Amino acid sequence: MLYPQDNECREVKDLSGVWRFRCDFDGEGLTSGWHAKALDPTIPMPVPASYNDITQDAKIRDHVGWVWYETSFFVPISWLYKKIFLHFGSVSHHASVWINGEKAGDHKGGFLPFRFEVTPQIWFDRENRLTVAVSNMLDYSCLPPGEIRETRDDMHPPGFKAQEYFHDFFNYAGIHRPVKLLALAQNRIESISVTTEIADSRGIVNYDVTTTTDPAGAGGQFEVRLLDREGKMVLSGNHGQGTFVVPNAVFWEPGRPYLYTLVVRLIDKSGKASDCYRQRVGIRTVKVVGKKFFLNAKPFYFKGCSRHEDADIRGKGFDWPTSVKDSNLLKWLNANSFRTSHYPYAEEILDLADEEGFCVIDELPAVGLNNWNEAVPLFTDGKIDAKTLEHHCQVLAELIARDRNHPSVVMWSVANEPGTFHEAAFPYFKKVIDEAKRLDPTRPVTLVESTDPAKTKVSKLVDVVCINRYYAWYYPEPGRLDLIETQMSAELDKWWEIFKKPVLVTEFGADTIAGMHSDPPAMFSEEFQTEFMRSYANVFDKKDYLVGEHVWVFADFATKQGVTRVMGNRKGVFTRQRQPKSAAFFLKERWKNR
Ligand code: BDP
Repeated sequence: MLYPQDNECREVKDLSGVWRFRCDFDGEGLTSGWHAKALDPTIPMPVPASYNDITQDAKIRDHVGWVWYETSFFVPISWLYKKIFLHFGSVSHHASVWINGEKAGDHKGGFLPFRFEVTPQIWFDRENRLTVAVSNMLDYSCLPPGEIRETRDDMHPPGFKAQEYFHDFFNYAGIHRPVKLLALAQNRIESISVTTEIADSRGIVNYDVTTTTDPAGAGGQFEVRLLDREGKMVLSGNHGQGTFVVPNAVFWEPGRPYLYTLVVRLIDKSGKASDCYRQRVGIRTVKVVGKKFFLNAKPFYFKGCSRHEDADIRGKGFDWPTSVKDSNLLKWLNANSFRTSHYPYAEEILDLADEEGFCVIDELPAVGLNNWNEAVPLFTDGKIDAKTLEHHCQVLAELIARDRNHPSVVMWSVANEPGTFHEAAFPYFKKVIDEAKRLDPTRPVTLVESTDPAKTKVSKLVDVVCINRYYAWYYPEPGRLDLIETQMSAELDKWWEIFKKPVLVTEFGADTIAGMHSDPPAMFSEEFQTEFMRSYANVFDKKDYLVGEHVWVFADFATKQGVTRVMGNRKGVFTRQRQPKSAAFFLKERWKNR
């Protein structure tokens, strides 16, 4: 799906702002048809944002079920002959949408965009009313999966229900990314796909454009132009599919994120453009061979962080200040990459990565497909089964369709820490990984492991072995910094010996309360986090099959309450307010020369 672009042929109206909100505490909104008339009573609610932290009401923060949003907008009369679409950047996790009381559509999946054509429902002579019902409920057909558990005992009131989920971040919900109204031409560009290759100093740009109607059929034609960064035309063509060979191309890479622009126009028979789209292109290649990950045929070492979309007040809601600040902080750290743990991030964040030159491991929301009791099967009917797999493949297809043109995206991650020790995990992930390779043969595919290398049934399927490790934190002896090097070294070697694939450490980290100090270092102090990182780094530097290190985690983040969490997960090298802990200075120095 093409990102909503405002240009000479396309108009975009951003509906972000303060909407009206009503929490459906009694679960009556859908049956009573709350969409049929103006919501009442309501409270103000910002969009985009998670709704959980906006009020002082714990019942709203912890609500399990539906909440309702409403806003009003006018449509300019100049859009009368346009196709009008309503585009959502993301809504977590289920959305039902009505315009003026009429159904526009439903969507499942909390981290990817969707849009509905609303041309027939739109009014031009009065204000339009947009109603969105949003549910945060997770079950085994969802990603991430969850379970609504009813507790029947004399310690709970009758009918007591709670949302269980198996991932370590707060189940924020709401309209998380911008909502936009798009006015598009009847004959328009539907998708653009670009792949690139390198042949000596030449850059090869393959493009493939799909349209609602073939412009040639109506006596028109395509106009495709490749512009350099200064806007000068490099090459041009008149077909929807083709290849440009760019002599002396400037390749995209961290440190030099050079972007070309592919301008696609549909020219009608009178010579006028009926539609137009500008697609940025970074010419680069990625390949995994032997012990190395190659970017533009040069070994690439990932330095950076696994992250979350998470901040005070807005929760998982997108906002530009946080996004740009985070990008600046990664630069400040001398990082060259990050992982979108544990779900696809806002497209705006990937745009920034393209511009600022970060390599991205783009992850599906497949987290919590685990159960650390190996005796209890999880990949089994009624839990992670065929319906989960179907949704997994659907979300994968949506992700690849959304992100395939970002040069920053260098690898797909199809899951984080699933229970890969289960026999049934093999056929499940074989299907997902095969599908990823079928949909995008140009990028390596990984899955992040936390299983023992001798037990996983799945890592033989991936291109790069990614592992999360917590020696000296969770296991085997918390606090024993002195054992990290021995333990980590022994395990890394096992991964290499068994799979003979490059290894990337996608998580290693220690909870650290900013301002807590201890010398000699003790758990939770800033000194401990720094020495923890230093010990891991000492091992990393000795392993020639290691292709990178991503710390867990970029910044402290909110998660569900529990006795191992002090107001959230505190493994950030930055606080939730984006101030550096001591470890950040250590990493900055280390990554300057790594
Ligand atoms: C890892 C998970 C991550 C958690 C982290 C932790 O991948 O989501 O937040 O543990 O416990 O295993 O901090």
